[in-house]
Amino acid sequence: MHAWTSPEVPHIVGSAPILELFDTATGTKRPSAPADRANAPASMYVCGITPYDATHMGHAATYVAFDLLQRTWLDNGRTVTYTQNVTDVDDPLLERAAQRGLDWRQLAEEQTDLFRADMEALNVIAPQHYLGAVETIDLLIPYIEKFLASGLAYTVQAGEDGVEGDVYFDSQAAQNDAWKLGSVSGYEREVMEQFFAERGGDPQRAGKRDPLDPLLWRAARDGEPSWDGSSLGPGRPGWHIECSIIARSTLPAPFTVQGGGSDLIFPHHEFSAAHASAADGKPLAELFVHTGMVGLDGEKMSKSLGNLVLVSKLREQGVEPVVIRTVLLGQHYRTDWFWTDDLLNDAQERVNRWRERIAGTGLAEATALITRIRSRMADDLNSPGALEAIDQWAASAAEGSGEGEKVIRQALDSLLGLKL
Ligand code: 5CA
Ligand code: ZN
Repeated sequence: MHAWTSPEVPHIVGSAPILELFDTATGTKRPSAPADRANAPASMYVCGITPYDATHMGHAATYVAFDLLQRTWLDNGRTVTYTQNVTDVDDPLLERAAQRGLDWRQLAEEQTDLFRADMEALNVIAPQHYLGAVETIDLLIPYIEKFLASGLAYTVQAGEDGVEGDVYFDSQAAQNDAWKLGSVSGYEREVMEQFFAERGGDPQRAGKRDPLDPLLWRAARDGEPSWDGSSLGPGRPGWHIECSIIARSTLPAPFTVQGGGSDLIFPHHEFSAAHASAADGKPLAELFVHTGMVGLDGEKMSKSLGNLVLVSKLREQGVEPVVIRTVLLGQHYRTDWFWTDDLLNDAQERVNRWRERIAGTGLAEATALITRIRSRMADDLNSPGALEAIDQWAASAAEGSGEGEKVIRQALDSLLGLKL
Protein backbone atom coordinates (compact mmCIF):
# COMPACT_ATOMS: atom_id res chain seq x y z
CA MET A 1 0.00 0.00 0.00
CA HIS A 2 1.40 3.44 -0.78
CA ALA A 3 1.72 6.03 1.97
CA TRP A 4 1.29 9.76 1.48
CA THR A 5 3.94 12.16 0.14
CA SER A 6 6.48 13.27 2.74
CA PRO A 7 7.33 16.92 3.22
CA GLU A 8 10.93 18.13 2.85
CA VAL A 9 12.57 18.40 6.26
CA PRO A 10 15.19 21.16 6.31
CA HIS A 11 18.44 20.40 8.12
CA ILE A 12 19.07 22.73 11.05
CA VAL A 13 22.66 23.46 12.11
CA GLY A 14 23.81 22.68 15.64
CA SER A 15 22.85 19.67 17.69
CA ALA A 16 20.24 18.62 20.20
CA PRO A 17 20.57 16.56 23.38
CA ILE A 18 19.60 12.85 23.21
CA LEU A 19 15.84 12.46 23.32
CA GLU A 20 14.46 10.87 26.49
CA LEU A 21 11.03 9.25 26.28
CA PHE A 22 8.63 7.97 28.89
CA ASP A 23 8.51 4.20 28.50
CA THR A 24 5.26 2.51 29.54
CA ALA A 25 6.96 -0.84 30.12
CA THR A 26 9.33 0.44 32.81
CA GLY A 27 7.32 3.47 33.91
CA THR A 28 10.42 5.66 33.57
CA LYS A 29 11.91 8.22 31.23
CA ARG A 30 14.69 6.59 29.24
CA PRO A 31 17.16 7.71 26.57
CA SER A 32 16.04 6.75 23.07
CA ALA A 33 19.64 6.27 21.83
CA PRO A 34 22.74 4.54 23.19
CA ALA A 35 24.85 7.01 25.23
CA ASP A 36 27.91 6.32 23.06
CA ARG A 37 26.03 6.55 19.75
CA ALA A 38 23.60 9.43 19.82
CA ASN A 39 23.13 9.18 16.05
CA ALA A 40 22.52 5.42 15.83
CA PRO A 41 19.78 4.48 13.34
CA ALA A 42 16.33 4.51 14.94
CA SER A 43 13.18 2.61 14.09
CA MET A 44 9.55 2.82 15.06
CA TYR A 45 6.24 1.13 14.54
CA VAL A 46 3.07 3.10 15.12
CA CYS A 47 -0.29 1.37 15.09
CA GLY A 48 -2.29 2.72 12.17
CA ILE A 49 -5.97 3.34 11.63
CA THR A 50 -8.85 0.96 11.25
CA PRO A 51 -10.29 2.74 8.24
CA TYR A 52 -14.02 2.79 8.83
CA ASP A 53 -14.50 6.47 9.59
CA ALA A 54 -12.55 9.69 8.95
CA THR A 55 -9.48 10.90 10.85
CA HIS A 56 -10.54 12.57 14.07
CA MET A 57 -8.53 14.78 16.39
CA GLY A 58 -7.52 11.81 18.55
CA HIS A 59 -5.88 10.05 15.60
CA ALA A 60 -4.31 13.33 14.47
CA ALA A 61 -2.88 13.95 17.95
CA THR A 62 -1.36 10.48 18.06
CA TYR A 63 0.25 10.62 14.60
CA VAL A 64 1.48 14.18 15.12
CA ALA A 65 3.07 13.10 18.43
CA PHE A 66 5.04 10.35 16.67
CA ASP A 67 5.85 12.78 13.88
CA LEU A 68 7.50 14.97 16.54
CA LEU A 69 9.43 11.92 17.70
CA GLN A 70 10.65 11.26 14.16
CA ARG A 71 11.58 14.93 13.63
CA THR A 72 13.52 15.01 16.90
CA TRP A 73 15.44 11.89 15.90
CA LEU A 74 16.18 13.32 12.44
CA ASP A 75 17.48 16.46 14.15
CA ASN A 76 19.79 14.16 16.16
CA GLY A 77 21.25 13.06 12.83
CA ARG A 78 19.64 9.64 12.98
CA THR A 79 18.15 7.76 10.08
CA VAL A 80 14.63 6.66 10.94
CA THR A 81 12.82 3.61 9.64
CA TYR A 82 9.11 3.98 10.25
CA THR A 83 6.41 1.37 9.75
CA GLN A 84 2.69 1.93 10.09
CA ASN A 85 -0.10 -0.54 9.42
CA VAL A 86 -3.68 -0.20 8.25
CA THR A 87 -6.10 -2.59 9.94
CA ASP A 88 -7.99 -3.00 6.70
CA VAL A 89 -9.97 -6.04 7.75
CA ASP A 90 -11.49 -6.17 11.23
CA ASP A 91 -14.89 -6.61 12.89
CA PRO A 92 -15.78 -2.89 13.28
CA LEU A 93 -14.87 -2.22 9.65
CA LEU A 94 -17.03 -5.12 8.43
CA GLU A 95 -19.92 -4.01 10.64
CA ARG A 96 -19.78 -0.38 9.49
CA ALA A 97 -19.56 -1.41 5.83
CA ALA A 98 -22.62 -3.64 6.27
CA GLN A 99 -24.55 -0.79 7.97
CA ARG A 100 -23.75 1.60 5.15
CA GLY A 101 -24.43 -1.03 2.49
CA LEU A 102 -20.87 -0.72 1.19
CA ASP A 103 -18.28 -3.26 0.23
CA TRP A 104 -15.79 -3.35 3.16
CA ARG A 105 -12.85 -2.98 0.78
CA GLN A 106 -14.35 0.13 -0.72
CA LEU A 107 -14.99 1.66 2.71
CA ALA A 108 -11.42 0.89 3.80
CA GLU A 109 -9.99 2.40 0.63
CA GLU A 110 -12.08 5.56 0.88
CA GLN A 111 -11.21 6.18 4.49
CA THR A 112 -7.51 5.37 4.01
CA ASP A 113 -7.40 7.95 1.18
CA LEU A 114 -8.95 10.55 3.42
CA PHE A 115 -6.46 9.72 6.19
CA ARG A 116 -3.54 10.14 3.80
CA ALA A 117 -4.82 13.53 2.67
CA ASP A 118 -5.24 14.63 6.31
CA MET A 119 -1.73 13.48 7.23
CA GLU A 120 -0.26 15.30 4.26
CA ALA A 121 -2.13 18.49 5.18
CA LEU A 122 -0.86 18.22 8.76
CA ASN A 123 2.74 17.99 7.50
CA VAL A 124 3.26 14.49 8.92
CA ILE A 125 6.29 12.64 7.52
CA ALA A 126 5.12 9.44 5.83
CA PRO A 127 6.23 5.99 7.00
CA GLN A 128 8.60 4.05 4.70
CA HIS A 129 6.51 0.93 5.16
CA TYR A 130 2.76 1.36 5.00
CA LEU A 131 1.15 -2.04 5.05
CA GLY A 132 -2.37 -3.32 5.18
CA ALA A 133 -3.35 -6.44 7.08
CA VAL A 134 -4.84 -7.88 3.90
CA GLU A 135 -1.54 -7.71 2.00
CA THR A 136 0.47 -9.31 4.81
CA ILE A 137 -1.62 -12.36 5.70
CA ASP A 138 0.80 -14.74 3.96
CA LEU A 139 3.64 -13.49 6.14
CA LEU A 140 2.06 -14.44 9.44
CA ILE A 141 0.71 -17.90 8.66
CA PRO A 142 4.11 -19.63 9.16
CA TYR A 143 4.41 -17.98 12.58
CA ILE A 144 1.07 -19.36 13.72
CA GLU A 145 1.96 -22.77 12.30
CA LYS A 146 5.20 -22.71 14.29
CA PHE A 147 3.42 -21.69 17.49
CA LEU A 148 1.02 -24.62 17.02
CA ALA A 149 3.89 -27.03 16.44
CA SER A 150 5.76 -25.88 19.53
CA GLY A 151 2.74 -25.81 21.85
CA LEU A 152 2.54 -22.01 22.09
CA ALA A 153 -0.81 -22.03 20.30
CA TYR A 154 -3.81 -24.33 20.28
CA THR A 155 -7.04 -24.90 18.39
CA VAL A 156 -10.25 -24.70 20.41
CA GLN A 157 -13.27 -26.87 19.71
CA ALA A 158 -16.16 -25.44 17.69
CA GLY A 159 -18.19 -22.74 19.44
CA GLU A 160 -21.97 -22.17 19.24
CA ASP A 161 -21.79 -21.52 15.51
CA GLY A 162 -20.27 -24.94 14.92
CA VAL A 163 -17.17 -23.56 13.17
CA GLU A 164 -13.94 -25.43 13.88
CA GLY A 165 -10.41 -24.16 13.60
CA ASP A 166 -10.07 -20.98 15.69
CA VAL A 167 -6.49 -20.78 16.95
CA TYR A 168 -5.46 -19.10 20.21
CA PHE A 169 -2.12 -18.07 21.68
CA ASP A 170 -1.14 -19.78 24.92
CA SER A 171 -0.09 -16.73 26.90
CA GLN A 172 1.13 -18.73 29.90
CA ALA A 173 3.25 -21.17 27.89
CA ALA A 174 4.70 -18.36 25.77
CA GLN A 175 6.34 -16.49 28.64
CA ASN A 176 10.11 -16.28 28.27
CA ASP A 177 13.03 -14.01 29.17
CA ALA A 178 11.94 -11.44 26.61
CA TRP A 179 8.25 -11.29 27.52
CA LYS A 180 6.00 -12.12 30.45
CA LEU A 181 2.33 -11.30 30.87
CA GLY A 182 2.44 -7.69 32.08
CA SER A 183 5.89 -6.88 30.65
CA VAL A 184 4.48 -4.08 28.52
CA SER A 185 1.43 -2.88 30.42
CA GLY A 186 2.49 -3.57 34.00
CA TYR A 187 -1.23 -4.02 34.74
CA GLU A 188 -2.68 -6.17 37.50
CA ARG A 189 -4.59 -9.21 36.33
CA GLU A 190 -7.93 -7.58 37.18
CA VAL A 191 -7.24 -4.57 34.97
CA MET A 192 -6.09 -6.85 32.16
CA GLU A 193 -9.36 -8.77 32.36
CA GLN A 194 -11.41 -5.60 32.20
CA PHE A 195 -9.54 -4.15 29.20
CA PHE A 196 -9.42 -7.48 27.41
CA ALA A 197 -13.22 -7.70 27.51
CA GLU A 198 -13.70 -4.03 26.55
CA ARG A 199 -11.20 -3.94 23.71
CA GLY A 200 -12.09 -6.72 21.35
CA GLY A 201 -11.10 -9.78 23.43
CA ASP A 202 -13.33 -12.80 24.06
CA PRO A 203 -12.69 -13.96 27.64
CA GLN A 204 -15.86 -16.11 27.59
CA ARG A 205 -14.87 -18.27 24.63
CA ALA A 206 -15.15 -21.90 25.76
CA GLY A 207 -12.06 -24.06 25.51
CA LYS A 208 -9.45 -21.38 26.05
CA ARG A 209 -6.64 -22.29 28.42
CA ASP A 210 -6.62 -18.79 29.92
CA PRO A 211 -9.49 -16.31 29.40
CA LEU A 212 -6.85 -13.75 28.35
CA ASP A 213 -5.40 -15.87 25.54
CA PRO A 214 -5.72 -13.82 22.34
CA LEU A 215 -6.99 -15.04 18.98
CA LEU A 216 -4.35 -15.80 16.36
CA TRP A 217 -6.50 -17.16 13.54
CA ARG A 218 -10.24 -16.92 13.06
CA ALA A 219 -11.57 -19.73 10.92
CA ALA A 220 -13.77 -18.66 7.99
CA ARG A 221 -17.45 -17.90 8.74
CA ASP A 222 -20.27 -17.49 6.25
CA GLY A 223 -20.51 -13.91 5.06
CA GLU A 224 -17.06 -12.95 6.36
CA PRO A 225 -14.00 -12.43 4.19
CA SER A 226 -11.39 -15.16 4.47
CA TRP A 227 -8.02 -16.11 3.04
CA ASP A 228 -6.20 -19.33 2.39
CA GLY A 229 -4.44 -20.17 5.64
CA SER A 230 -2.42 -23.11 4.36
CA SER A 231 -2.48 -25.77 7.14
CA LEU A 232 -4.62 -23.43 9.29
CA GLY A 233 -7.48 -23.67 6.82
CA PRO A 234 -9.33 -20.64 5.42
CA GLY A 235 -9.80 -17.71 7.79
CA ARG A 236 -8.34 -14.37 8.84
CA PRO A 237 -5.71 -13.31 11.37
CA GLY A 238 -6.22 -11.96 14.87
CA TRP A 239 -5.39 -8.31 15.46
CA HIS A 240 -2.19 -8.49 17.53
CA ILE A 241 -0.33 -10.95 15.33
CA GLU A 242 -0.83 -8.62 12.35
CA CYS A 243 1.01 -5.74 13.95
CA SER A 244 3.61 -8.04 15.44
CA ILE A 245 4.57 -9.60 12.12
CA ILE A 246 4.33 -6.40 10.07
CA ALA A 247 6.80 -4.92 12.57
CA ARG A 248 9.08 -7.96 12.54
CA SER A 249 9.16 -8.14 8.76
CA THR A 250 10.11 -4.49 8.24
CA LEU A 251 12.14 -3.42 11.31
CA PRO A 252 15.05 -4.68 13.43
CA ALA A 253 14.38 -6.96 16.43
CA PRO A 254 14.02 -5.20 18.80
CA PHE A 255 13.17 -1.87 17.14
CA THR A 256 13.47 1.40 19.01
CA VAL A 257 9.89 2.51 19.73
CA GLN A 258 6.52 0.82 19.62
CA GLY A 259 3.89 3.55 19.55
CA GLY A 260 0.18 4.16 19.65
CA GLY A 261 -2.55 5.53 21.87
CA SER A 262 -2.86 4.48 25.53
CA ASP A 263 -5.99 2.52 24.56
CA LEU A 264 -3.62 0.04 22.87
CA ILE A 265 -1.38 -0.73 25.87
CA PHE A 266 -3.45 -3.76 26.75
CA PRO A 267 -4.22 -6.15 25.19
CA HIS A 268 -2.87 -4.98 21.84
CA HIS A 269 0.73 -4.02 22.57
CA GLU A 270 1.08 -6.57 25.35
CA PHE A 271 0.26 -9.40 22.95
CA SER A 272 1.99 -7.92 19.88
CA ALA A 273 5.10 -8.04 22.04
CA ALA A 274 4.26 -11.53 23.25
CA HIS A 275 3.91 -12.91 19.72
CA ALA A 276 7.19 -11.41 18.53
CA SER A 277 9.10 -12.64 21.57
CA ALA A 278 7.56 -16.09 21.25
CA ALA A 279 8.83 -16.20 17.68
CA ASP A 280 12.44 -15.15 18.23
CA GLY A 281 13.12 -14.70 21.95
CA LYS A 282 13.73 -10.96 21.55
CA PRO A 283 11.71 -8.06 22.94
CA LEU A 284 9.41 -6.41 20.40
CA ALA A 285 10.82 -2.94 21.04
CA GLU A 286 13.21 -1.11 23.34
CA LEU A 287 10.64 1.49 24.40
CA PHE A 288 6.85 1.54 24.47
CA VAL A 289 5.46 5.02 24.01
CA HIS A 290 1.78 5.88 24.40
CA THR A 291 -0.24 8.99 23.71
CA GLY A 292 -3.07 10.22 25.90
CA MET A 293 -6.68 10.15 24.76
CA VAL A 294 -8.34 13.15 23.15
CA GLY A 295 -11.97 13.58 24.07
CA LEU A 296 -14.94 15.74 23.23
CA ASP A 297 -17.72 16.80 25.61
CA GLY A 298 -16.50 14.66 28.49
CA GLU A 299 -15.96 11.39 26.58
CA LYS A 300 -13.09 9.79 24.68
CA MET A 301 -13.39 10.73 21.03
CA SER A 302 -14.18 7.51 19.20
CA LYS A 303 -15.66 6.27 16.00
CA SER A 304 -17.90 3.92 17.94
CA LEU A 305 -19.38 6.78 20.07
CA GLY A 306 -19.52 9.14 17.10
CA ASN A 307 -18.37 12.24 19.10
CA LEU A 308 -15.88 13.33 16.49
CA VAL A 309 -14.08 16.44 15.38
CA LEU A 310 -12.74 15.55 11.95
CA VAL A 311 -9.56 16.98 10.49
CA SER A 312 -11.14 16.93 7.02
CA LYS A 313 -14.23 18.89 8.23
CA LEU A 314 -12.11 21.61 9.78
CA ARG A 315 -10.03 21.82 6.63
CA GLU A 316 -13.20 22.16 4.56
CA GLN A 317 -14.29 25.00 6.84
CA GLY A 318 -11.06 26.79 5.97
CA VAL A 319 -9.10 26.15 9.17
CA GLU A 320 -5.40 26.17 8.30
CA PRO A 321 -3.66 22.87 9.07
CA VAL A 322 -0.83 24.74 10.84
CA VAL A 323 -3.42 26.02 13.32
CA ILE A 324 -4.74 22.50 13.96
CA ARG A 325 -1.16 21.34 14.45
CA THR A 326 -0.57 24.19 16.90
CA VAL A 327 -3.54 23.04 19.00
CA LEU A 328 -2.09 19.53 19.07
CA LEU A 329 1.41 20.69 19.99
CA GLY A 330 -0.07 22.81 22.78
CA GLN A 331 -0.94 19.61 24.70
CA HIS A 332 1.70 17.26 26.01
CA TYR A 333 1.35 14.00 24.10
CA ARG A 334 0.91 11.90 27.24
CA THR A 335 -1.99 13.86 28.73
CA ASP A 336 -5.66 13.16 28.17
CA TRP A 337 -7.43 16.32 27.05
CA PHE A 338 -10.64 17.59 25.50
CA TRP A 339 -10.97 19.35 22.18
CA THR A 340 -12.73 22.74 22.34
CA ASP A 341 -13.30 25.59 19.89
CA ASP A 342 -11.48 27.90 22.31
CA LEU A 343 -8.30 25.89 21.81
CA LEU A 344 -8.63 26.41 18.08
CA ASN A 345 -9.16 30.17 18.46
CA ASP A 346 -6.20 30.47 20.84
CA ALA A 347 -3.99 28.56 18.41
CA GLN A 348 -5.03 30.86 15.54
CA GLU A 349 -4.09 33.89 17.66
CA ARG A 350 -0.77 32.30 18.54
CA VAL A 351 0.07 31.66 14.91
CA ASN A 352 -0.93 35.24 14.06
CA ARG A 353 1.40 36.63 16.74
CA TRP A 354 4.30 34.50 15.52
CA ARG A 355 3.71 35.61 11.94
CA GLU A 356 3.60 39.27 12.92
CA ARG A 357 6.85 39.03 14.84
CA ILE A 358 8.99 37.04 12.44
CA ALA A 359 10.00 39.76 9.96
CA GLY A 360 12.60 41.63 12.03
CA THR A 361 14.21 38.57 13.60
CA GLY A 362 17.96 38.66 14.23
CA LEU A 363 20.28 35.69 13.84
CA ALA A 364 21.30 35.47 17.52
CA GLU A 365 17.72 35.41 18.80
CA ALA A 366 16.84 32.78 16.19
CA THR A 367 19.70 30.56 17.34
CA ALA A 368 18.74 31.05 20.99
CA LEU A 369 15.15 30.04 20.26
CA ILE A 370 16.28 26.90 18.43
CA THR A 371 18.39 25.87 21.43
CA ARG A 372 15.39 26.27 23.74
CA ILE A 373 13.07 24.33 21.44
CA ARG A 374 15.61 21.53 21.16
CA SER A 375 16.14 21.19 24.89
CA ARG A 376 12.40 21.06 25.55
CA MET A 377 11.69 18.53 22.84
CA ALA A 378 14.55 16.33 24.10
CA ASP A 379 12.71 16.06 27.41
CA ASP A 380 9.98 13.59 26.45
CA LEU A 381 8.77 15.73 23.53
CA ASN A 382 7.71 18.69 25.62
CA SER A 383 5.95 20.48 22.76
CA PRO A 384 3.86 22.76 25.04
CA GLY A 385 7.20 23.96 26.49
CA ALA A 386 8.54 24.51 22.97
CA LEU A 387 5.49 26.60 22.04
CA GLU A 388 5.92 28.68 25.22
CA ALA A 389 9.50 29.39 24.16
CA ILE A 390 8.16 30.57 20.79
CA ASP A 391 5.58 32.75 22.58
CA GLN A 392 8.30 34.34 24.70
CA TRP A 393 10.38 35.06 21.64
CA ALA A 394 7.30 36.50 19.88
CA ALA A 395 6.58 38.77 22.86
CA SER A 396 10.14 40.13 22.93
CA ALA A 397 11.47 43.05 20.89
CA ALA A 398 13.14 42.15 17.58
CA GLU A 399 16.92 42.29 17.77
CA GLY A 400 17.93 42.36 14.16
CA SER A 401 16.82 43.27 10.71
CA GLY A 402 15.51 40.01 9.40
CA GLU A 403 18.65 37.83 9.03
CA GLY A 404 17.04 35.28 11.37
CA GLU A 405 13.66 35.01 9.69
CA LYS A 406 14.54 32.22 7.32
CA VAL A 407 16.37 30.34 10.08
CA ILE A 408 13.31 30.45 12.36
CA ARG A 409 10.94 29.46 9.59
CA GLN A 410 13.09 26.45 8.76
CA ALA A 411 13.55 25.45 12.39
CA LEU A 412 9.83 25.58 13.23
CA ASP A 413 9.12 23.55 10.12
CA SER A 414 11.90 21.03 10.67
CA LEU A 415 11.66 20.51 14.44
CA LEU A 416 7.94 20.98 14.99
CA GLY A 417 6.38 20.59 11.56
CA LEU A 418 4.94 24.12 11.78
CA LYS A 419 5.01 25.94 8.45
CA LEU A 420 4.29 29.56 9.33
N1 5CA B 1 -5.96 -0.19 13.86
C1 5CA B 1 -5.81 -0.15 15.28
C2 5CA B 1 -4.35 -0.21 15.69
S1 5CA B 1 -3.51 -1.56 15.00
C3 5CA B 1 -6.48 1.08 15.88
O1 5CA B 1 -6.45 1.25 17.09
N2 5CA B 1 -7.08 1.90 15.01
S2 5CA B 1 -7.87 3.22 15.43
O2 5CA B 1 -8.31 3.79 14.17
O3 5CA B 1 -8.86 2.94 16.40
O4 5CA B 1 -6.83 4.18 16.09
C4 5CA B 1 -5.71 4.64 15.35
C5 5CA B 1 -4.67 5.24 16.31
O5 5CA B 1 -5.21 6.39 16.98
C6 5CA B 1 -4.24 4.27 17.41
O6 5CA B 1 -2.86 4.46 17.68
C7 5CA B 1 -5.09 4.70 18.60
O7 5CA B 1 -4.47 4.39 19.82
C8 5CA B 1 -5.19 6.20 18.39
N3 5CA B 1 -6.44 6.78 18.94
C9 5CA B 1 -7.70 6.34 18.76
N4 5CA B 1 -8.58 7.14 19.41
C10 5CA B 1 -7.84 8.12 20.01
C11 5CA B 1 -8.16 9.25 20.84
N5 5CA B 1 -9.41 9.54 21.16
N6 5CA B 1 -7.14 10.02 21.28
C12 5CA B 1 -5.86 9.73 20.94
N7 5CA B 1 -5.49 8.69 20.17
C13 5CA B 1 -6.46 7.88 19.70
ZN1 ZN C 1 -1.57 -2.26 16.01
